[in-house]
Amino acid sequence: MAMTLEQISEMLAKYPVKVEKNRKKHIVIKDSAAGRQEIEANTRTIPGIITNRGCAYAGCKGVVLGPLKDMVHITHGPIGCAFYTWGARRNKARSEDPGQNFMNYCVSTDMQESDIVFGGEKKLAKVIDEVAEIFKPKAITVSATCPVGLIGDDINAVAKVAEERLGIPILAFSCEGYKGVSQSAGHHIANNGLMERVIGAGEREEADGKYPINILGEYNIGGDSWEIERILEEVGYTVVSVMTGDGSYEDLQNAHTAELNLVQCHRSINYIAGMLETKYGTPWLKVNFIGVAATAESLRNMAAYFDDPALTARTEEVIARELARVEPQLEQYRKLCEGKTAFCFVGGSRGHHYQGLFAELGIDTVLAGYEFAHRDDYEGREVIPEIKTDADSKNIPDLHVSADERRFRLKMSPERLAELKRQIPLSYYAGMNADMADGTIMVDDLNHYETEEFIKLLKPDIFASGIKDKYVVQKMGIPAKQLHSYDYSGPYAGFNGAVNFARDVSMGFVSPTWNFIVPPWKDEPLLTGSVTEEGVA
Ligand code: CFM
Repeated sequence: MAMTLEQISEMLAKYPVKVEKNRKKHIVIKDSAAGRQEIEANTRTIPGIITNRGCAYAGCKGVVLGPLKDMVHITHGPIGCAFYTWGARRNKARSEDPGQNFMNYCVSTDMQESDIVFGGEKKLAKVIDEVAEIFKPKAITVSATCPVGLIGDDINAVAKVAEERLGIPILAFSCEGYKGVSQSAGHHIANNGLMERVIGAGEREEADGKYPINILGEYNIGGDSWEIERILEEVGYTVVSVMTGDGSYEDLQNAHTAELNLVQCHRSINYIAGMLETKYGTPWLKVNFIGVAATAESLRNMAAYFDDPALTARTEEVIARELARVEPQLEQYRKLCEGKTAFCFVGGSRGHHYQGLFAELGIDTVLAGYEFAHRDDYEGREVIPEIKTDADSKNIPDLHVSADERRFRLKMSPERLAELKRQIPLSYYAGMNADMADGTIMVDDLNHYETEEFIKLLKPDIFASGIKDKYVVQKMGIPAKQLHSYDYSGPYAGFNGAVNFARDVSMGFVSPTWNFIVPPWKDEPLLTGSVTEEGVA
């Protein structure tokens, strides 16, 4: 059932006028006849609205740095911030040297009131020393939380002195939670730090194996990157580094030796992808390993880039073999999924990526959106020049990178590169909008109230959600497939992941649980109220 503009206006009319005006710009009904449809994104959530977003610290420490297994990541701040980024994201890691895999630890300065009053720098220096002594890691990161910025602790100075004292790199990140409007700001801060201090610090000039690549924006949630690496290695690629799922400081240092950078999650890491191209001349390819068709297409695009008949033949062989294996399994689940509808609302890239996998199972996405993506993730990278920088985005300095005199090398002639760009998404991302069907809805920073209203109107069969919104959705009688940490499941990427996903989604549909839940809209409300400009009436 499609939704009309009038219905959306009615829903927004419950807001105070200012809020209504604001939220209207974050909601678009796809209409391909309308040309490019602008959506407002990456702006502040209105105070008081229940959003699903996280903070800059979460994006820096929790998302980008946290999965690097051979570094110890210190949270300088109150213990709650550290706990919040400890393990819940399920970015898995294994190591040949278990002594250098610190993934299960949660290290924090555990700031107390007295540290807030008298300063926490001494405590931080002490924790860095303790970490170096106990774990003997190759490198350490320090991430700042809100109070650190508010009281003015100079974590950069503390890290610098400690680095000289201990002789290992200690990277400080000023990623105070309030540094941006969401975790997106933290991604950028982490990207800058890794580019400045880690990538290219290695001695190697060439990678060991054939077709060396980096996988950017893949965080090994539920084992996703292990499945992707399995496929790529079977085709014959050499994975130099993964940023940052099951990633390591060790590998990242030599990431400059790759011939191609793959970008899975555009939102969180396009900064590094761009900087690597400027510094080393390595183009990046937008890939998507979610869904069977998207995985096959990504493999074919990679083969087109390397343009080697043997690699192309091997690519087709692997695709054919994998399809023959997984298709019959998917077919049995398709029978349970066909004709259903989904909401696909995730952080900054999955809201787009999972639509293809839903479609392969016969499920139509009727509403999709991102918590914190930018306009380019909706509308395509061509809108980047027209995105206005506001006070919030100015908070994060752009790192100015130039070509590395020794290591910059064009990977092919400019003519061939231009031709390839016409065929495959090289250094380009088309965004979510291009893949949405007419009449479907895109919502940026979907909030609690709108979630309920959209569910009542569109009655989806499944909601691809986050951990914060899934319980409300389930209480409304709708199965929720949590697509951040996948709850307890995964991998969902690649060929094997598609089968796992189909199984889990099918289980959601056939579970008798939903029949025992009466959706609230079937009963009369017990209370009524309205919100006016002055507050609750
Ligand atoms: Fe990229 Fe991610 Fe995502 Fe993201 Fe995230 Fe995540 Fe996500 Mo949760 S890096 S933008 S900040 S794909 S943690 S692994 S699932 S919101 S859609």
